Amino acid sequence: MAISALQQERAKYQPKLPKALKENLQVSEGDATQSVADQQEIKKLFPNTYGLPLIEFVASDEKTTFPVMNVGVILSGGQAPGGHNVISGLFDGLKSLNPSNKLYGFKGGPGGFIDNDVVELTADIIDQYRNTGGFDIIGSGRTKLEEVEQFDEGLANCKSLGINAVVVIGGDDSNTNACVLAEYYKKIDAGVQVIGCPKTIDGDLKNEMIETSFGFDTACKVYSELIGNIMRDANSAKKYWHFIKLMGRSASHIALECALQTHPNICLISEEVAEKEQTLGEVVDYIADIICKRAENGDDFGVALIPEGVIEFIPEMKVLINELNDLLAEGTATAQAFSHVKKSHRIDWTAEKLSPKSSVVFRSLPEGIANQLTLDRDPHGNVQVSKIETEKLLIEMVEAELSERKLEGKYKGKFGSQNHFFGYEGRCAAPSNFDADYCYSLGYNAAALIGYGKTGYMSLVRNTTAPADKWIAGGVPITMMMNMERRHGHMKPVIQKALVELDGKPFTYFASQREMWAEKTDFVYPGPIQYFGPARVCDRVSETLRLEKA
Ligand code: FBP
Repeated sequence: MAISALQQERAKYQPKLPKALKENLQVSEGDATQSVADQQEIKKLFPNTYGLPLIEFVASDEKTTFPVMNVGVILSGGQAPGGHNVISGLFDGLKSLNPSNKLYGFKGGPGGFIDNDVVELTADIIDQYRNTGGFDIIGSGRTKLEEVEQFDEGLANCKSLGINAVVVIGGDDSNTNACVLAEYYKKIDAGVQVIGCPKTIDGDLKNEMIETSFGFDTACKVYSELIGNIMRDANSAKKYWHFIKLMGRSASHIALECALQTHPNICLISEEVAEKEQTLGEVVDYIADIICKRAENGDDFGVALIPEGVIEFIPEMKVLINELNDLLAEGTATAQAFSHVKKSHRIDWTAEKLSPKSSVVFRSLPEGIANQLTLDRDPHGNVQVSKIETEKLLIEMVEAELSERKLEGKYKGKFGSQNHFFGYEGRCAAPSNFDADYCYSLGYNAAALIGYGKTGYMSLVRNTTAPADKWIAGGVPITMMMNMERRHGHMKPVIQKALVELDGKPFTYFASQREMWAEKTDFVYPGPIQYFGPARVCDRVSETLRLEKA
């Protein structure tokens, strides 16, 4: 297999580990923990894994001997840079405990665990994937692991391979399910431990203990490089406004981090839009005002960042989307009737069935977007918000607003636009030094948690703004991050999702700068991720993390 020159050099990189993990270990246990909210309900649902203590690994003078273990690993959900390093760290960590330990990879995500689609990950395989991006070593998938039958099938597969522990590398939902799995296996005394690892480029799996999810650092650096390149083009040609939608699902962490790295003229933050209860019209006005202001200075160009989930945070759009979900839910009479309506009449037909308020909002949307809202649905029948081309929607609506202002003599500029969507460009990038080290440590540490018989824990590596040597390794009980939330009409225990905090340091710093960034051209060009060179370039942590820990 041909590999690039960079990949050849990068394969030689030895990721850094926290000091404690490089030595003989012992476990230091903290006090019993409790969930972030709804303690009584969560305790009742997780009688075997609730209240476990926080764990920190510390150096020890004595060498512990560990029995032979077989471990299975699952990659769950969207790709995030560094997944391969979690697996190589896990592999090396297991071998350091006992050279006879084996690692198995369940292929294609949680589906492979249920269907026993599995491969033994040998040193030869692992070595090909060290410090590389992607999840292709075993593949990933979005099958939800939440039914007892699935747990039993998985257990039978583990038993057939002699697997004593499973590591689930995933986001908040996958780790919630990992915790339910851990609880179930403990309850039936299955003899299989379950450990989670915090993954997602979206950055929304973080809390008091988990400082960041892996992949966020690299993905944001890739997007920021691309945004910087576009800014330089915009500043050279001076004829386009670039509207860039960024992945991140509901939360705006990615958009905020990229804004902090590049200083765009506009960056919407969904959480703020929701808090201010802004209408779509107000969002459009906000953008148009900045375009007009810059035009007065002769600057008919700029860059606007749009978080992919923003549409759902605009209250009137949220109501509209919910009404459409109900109206067009699979199997309903209205959905059936809709499928027989001629394409050209679908917007009118739908608008008539909506509440008067939603009908007005629906009719105010550009035709393409209105149609998209009635068509692109996920397997549960919900609108696929991430597929809505918000950047194009905003361009169209801003253009219409500027035309009106022009007629009224309030705008004299020229509006040329380009639209972009960055998401897949960053999800499988080769991990930055930060993610390479952080992921390797998370995997290595997961092996230690398994070695010490832990279950229902998430691998924990903290103090990540310090040099890796000073990172703190241990485990956090997954139940500690949980609360009860309504999902599909039922109250369920889930890991609390971290949205952008409007009183947090990253947002408040952004808010203090954005007016200046809007009016002036203060673009910053971060350039590509560097793997070799000065530490201040290569080992830079995300701005979000830096500001949060400042
Ligand atoms: P995870 O939450 O599973 O890590 O996925 C992150 C993400 O990249 C989101 O930002 C995005 O909305 C989604 O995955 C897209 O996933 P898919 O390519 O499966 O549609």
